[in-house]
Amino acid sequence: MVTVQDGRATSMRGNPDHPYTRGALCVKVNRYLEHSRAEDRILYPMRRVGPKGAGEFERISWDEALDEIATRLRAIIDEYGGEAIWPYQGTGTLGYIQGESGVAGRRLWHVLGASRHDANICSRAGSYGLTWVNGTPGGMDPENFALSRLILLWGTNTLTSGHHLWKFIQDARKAGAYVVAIDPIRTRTADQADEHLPIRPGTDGALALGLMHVVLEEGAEDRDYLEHHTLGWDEFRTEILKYPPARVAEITGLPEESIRALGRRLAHTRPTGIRATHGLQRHEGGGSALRLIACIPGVTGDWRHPGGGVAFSTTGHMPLQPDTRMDLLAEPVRRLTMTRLADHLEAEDKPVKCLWVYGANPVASTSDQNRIKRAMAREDLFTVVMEQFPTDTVDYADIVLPATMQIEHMDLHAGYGHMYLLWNEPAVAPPGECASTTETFRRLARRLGLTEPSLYDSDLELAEQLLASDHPALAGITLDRLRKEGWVRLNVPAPFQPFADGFPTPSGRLEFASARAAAMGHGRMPEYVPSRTAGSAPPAGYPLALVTPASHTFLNTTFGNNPELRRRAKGPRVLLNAADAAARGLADGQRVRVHNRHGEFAADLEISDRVRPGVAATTKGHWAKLSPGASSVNAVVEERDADMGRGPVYHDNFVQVSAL
Ligand SMILES: Nc1nc2c(c(=O)[nH]1)N[C@H]1C(S)=C(S)[C@@H](COP(=O)(O)OP(=O)(O)OC[C@H]3O[C@@H](n4cnc5c(=O)[nH]c(N)nc54)[C@H](O)[C@@H]3O)O[C@H]1N2
Ligand SMILES: Nc1nc2c(c(=O)[nH]1)N[C@H]1C(S)=C(S)[C@@H](COP(=O)(O)OP(=O)(O)OC[C@H]3O[C@@H](n4cnc5c(=O)[nH]c(N)nc54)[C@H](O)[C@@H]3O)O[C@H]1N2
Ligand SMILES: [Mo]
Repeated sequence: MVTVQDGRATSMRGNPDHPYTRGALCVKVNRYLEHSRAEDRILYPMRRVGPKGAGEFERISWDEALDEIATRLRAIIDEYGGEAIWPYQGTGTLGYIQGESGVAGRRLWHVLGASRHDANICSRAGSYGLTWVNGTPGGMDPENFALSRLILLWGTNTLTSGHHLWKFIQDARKAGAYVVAIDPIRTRTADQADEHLPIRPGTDGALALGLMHVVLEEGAEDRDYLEHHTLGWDEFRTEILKYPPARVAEITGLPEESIRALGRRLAHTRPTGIRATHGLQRHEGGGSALRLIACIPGVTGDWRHPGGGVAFSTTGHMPLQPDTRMDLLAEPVRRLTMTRLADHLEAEDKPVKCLWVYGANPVASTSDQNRIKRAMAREDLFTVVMEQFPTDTVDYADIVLPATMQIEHMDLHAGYGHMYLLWNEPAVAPPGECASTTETFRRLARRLGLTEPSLYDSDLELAEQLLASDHPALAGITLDRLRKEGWVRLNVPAPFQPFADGFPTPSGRLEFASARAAAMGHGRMPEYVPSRTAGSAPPAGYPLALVTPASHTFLNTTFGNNPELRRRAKGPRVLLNAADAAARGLADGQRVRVHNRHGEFAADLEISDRVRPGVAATTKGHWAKLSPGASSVNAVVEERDADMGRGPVYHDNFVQVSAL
């Protein structure tokens, strides 16, 4: 909620009536107004005047920018075809109208025949893993955690990356729930849990099997549920029996007794709610790990009970169908993979000639930073970046277009951690010459002389189209109501039990055995697939497993330039266990190099018992150009695929840490 005086936003706060957030904002969004007025905000279109990467620009008018873009795009399409254009859209603020989830730009790209963009940078491997079992990545309504009596926070740092959930966990605790954090780092969430299991990164699939093994030893499997609601149990049971706790202790580095104790709790506590989010799927075996975790409630029968099951994301329950308008595409085009930016830019066959970046900061956010920088410096690549701030990626742009922020544009949001639709009404006019994503694409369509009428739909028309569905979860939810009330819960029962009437799988059951997974080239049965750092010998000289999760002070790389948040982040840091630091002769507070054969970044060493021996931990979010050595964490993250959906492997890389 934004208060406006004389056309200027004077304060912003959360809405205390909202059932999920209850008005609480995070450290970052608390500074959103200040950020929207920051001195380095991009307010005008700009053209590059220096070498690529230098960030030297001159101000130009929108007319000049659009003319230059239209001329370059037409020439590229004439010579190489539309597929030479890559619309590289990032997560930005995720809205359905202006952002990644939605419509902005897609129609225009289809009309131009541009390559399609596979936005798999965040949650794809895990989404696939869950889908083979449940038929959807959607799971528990996170509000139901208030009803859980055992809560596993598995590869998720709730108090940093999604703190609104915490209130529901606290409610459960008041009623006696026991909370376990499973994370190689003793995070602030682990500090608050009743128990922390410092698992070796990338071994979660084995832990899931070991816990189910104990459930079987205890004779606590829900036989009625297994018989009537699952598929492939006999075969899956054989797989579980291969993972007794002693073997799992060896793989995961956890004490056998801890695995047994948690297995017994799981066997005898109904409902058990598992919050497993993105951390553990940013690994080579990440899809398989989520798939195995999704099997647990099939064995315990937890989906019967509100407060039982697995919660990864609620996106799968959101009935808004981003209108992809495939009919506007004259002929099929290739799909380019977001996690393979360097590879695709280096390819000589069917080269990318125009990279159009919006809502994304790939130079800082995407794997293999040094190769991306080299590839983006290519003189024959025409790069347009729509941005709010002069990011690492903007430095490589030929043309920069100034973008609005949330308080200045209209959007429709659906959560991935709750069950509400939200309306974002602009509170103030855009500053300078900033334009929203949709408005920018309308202007470009006009400049290109395109006649397809739907390219010119207004934001309100787009919102109407997104809501025009006879999906029962949208019953009674109109645009008028959303605009009036601000947020509306999906039309689903409370408490919501997604699989009460069966699973959206081919068999209608929870599928341990999945023919669809097999058809996609995965195992028909789930199995433990170790991450690279857990499953293979380290390359000579790079023995440490690096995990790089969310920072408390930045949102991906957004806010990475905010002075106060940077001060609080205290610069890039890397955590090492005392034994690993001593073996390298390193002292606490010392500036070190974190490096491998792909690159390096500088960080201040924190010697800490928060990480187990063999593991180094840092966070994402720092901008490369604002960091020592103008390099950041993704310089050491390899462009390599997770086991499913070509997801990224941000937490699965070998490095060395050395004195600088
Ligand atoms: N403050 C803040 N909040 C954010 C974001 C942010 O950048 N900053 N980003 C947002 C976005 S886009 C996303 S996708 C989410 C991501 O938020 P999360 O889903 O929480 O994912 P991560 O932060 O990547 O990792 C979570 C935890 O998983 C642990 N982990 C890493 N590898 C393993 C493993 O192999 N096994 C286990 N058990 N744990 C492991 C990490 O140590 C970390 O503590 O957060 C969102 N919220
Ligand atoms: N090492 C490491 N790297 C990671 C991760 C990790 O765990 N470890 N996590 C990954 C994850 S989960 C994600 S989701 C990605 C995120 O990666 P990206 O999708 O690249 O997200 P950001 O880095 O936040 O960059 C978003 C940019 O969009 C701009 N922006 C915001 N709103 C708008 C808008 O409305 N219009 C326009 N034009 N621009 C806007 C912001 O200013 C910001 O610069 O990063 C990934 N990178
Ligand atoms: Mo993400």
